[in-house]
Amino acid sequence: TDLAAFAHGLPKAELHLHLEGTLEPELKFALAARNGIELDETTVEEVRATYDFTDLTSFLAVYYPAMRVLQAAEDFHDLAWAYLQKAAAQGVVHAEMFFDPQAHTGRGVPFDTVITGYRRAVVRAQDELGISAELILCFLRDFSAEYAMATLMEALPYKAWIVGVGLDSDERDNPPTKFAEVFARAKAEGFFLTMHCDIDQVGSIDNIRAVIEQIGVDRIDHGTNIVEDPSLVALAKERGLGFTTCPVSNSFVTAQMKSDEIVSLLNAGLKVTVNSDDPAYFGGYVGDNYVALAEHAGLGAADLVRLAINSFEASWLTASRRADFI
Ligand code: ES4
Ligand code: ZN
Repeated sequence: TDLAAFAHGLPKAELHLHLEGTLEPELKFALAARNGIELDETTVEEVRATYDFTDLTSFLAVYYPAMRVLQAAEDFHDLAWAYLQKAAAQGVVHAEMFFDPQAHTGRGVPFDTVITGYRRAVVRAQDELGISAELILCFLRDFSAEYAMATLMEALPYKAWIVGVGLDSDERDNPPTKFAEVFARAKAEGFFLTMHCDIDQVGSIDNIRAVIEQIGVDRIDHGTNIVEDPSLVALAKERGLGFTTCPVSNSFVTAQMKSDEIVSLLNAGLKVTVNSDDPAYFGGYVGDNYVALAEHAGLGAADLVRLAINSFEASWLTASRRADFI
């Protein structure tokens, strides 16, 4: 449709994207072959058949084991480069991409290997596609705060390649305050801060309140349960906090797109953005997410333009670079 073409062509920033969530089955096979790793599945269809997610837990149970095909810096480069080319084809002119170093260091791949490979793709995207990209280091919240702090320390020599830090993986029993000290240190080091506040988690609204009032984040990933507390909505608006929503991902991990919540926050004037989360697993890159939300919620071109403007306003581009886009 015309609106779909418009959504894909609209220049936009993507702010909620897990690089490890961009591993398409075809690349998984190629990397497995290159690294001499045997996979249980032999066809793309067999791999896709394992993508039978009903919630976050069933997703993460497929997501982490797949990463073992990533071994050398070249593998991390190839993963990020494949994503950046697809993103550029869907109108992305700037990407701030999460990576999960602990998912690799925890199985013996050095931090330097991971970030060197990803960084090469970032530089290449600027050179060959003319788009900018940044890396956001995510801590895995189901591991200890001590391991997160050690990972932050390991990252400090690479500070120039990392724009901010985030928090992902299983939120249950792993509230934001568990990582208060790690995020305070990251802030003191000059990193921007964001945290996942997943949809309909137990104690969601309390976690959202904590990331705003105690952690002092610059953005919230997902976070749409904030609609439950109008005073927090007002505070988020006053602070200009960005919200990185992921409609297609929501449909998988909660069985609902949460479009009413997304649109209500957008119309309340919050810096709501639309993003793809784990596109290889959920089957939609960022333009596809704009289209899915537009179709589900009956949005028009003006709403999509608002979402795209928000994506630059909620980005961590410098003010002068941001002004190139809006
Ligand atoms: C994630 Cl959908 C989702 N939720 C939490 N952590 C994640 N890491 C990658 N995708
Ligand atoms: Zn996410």
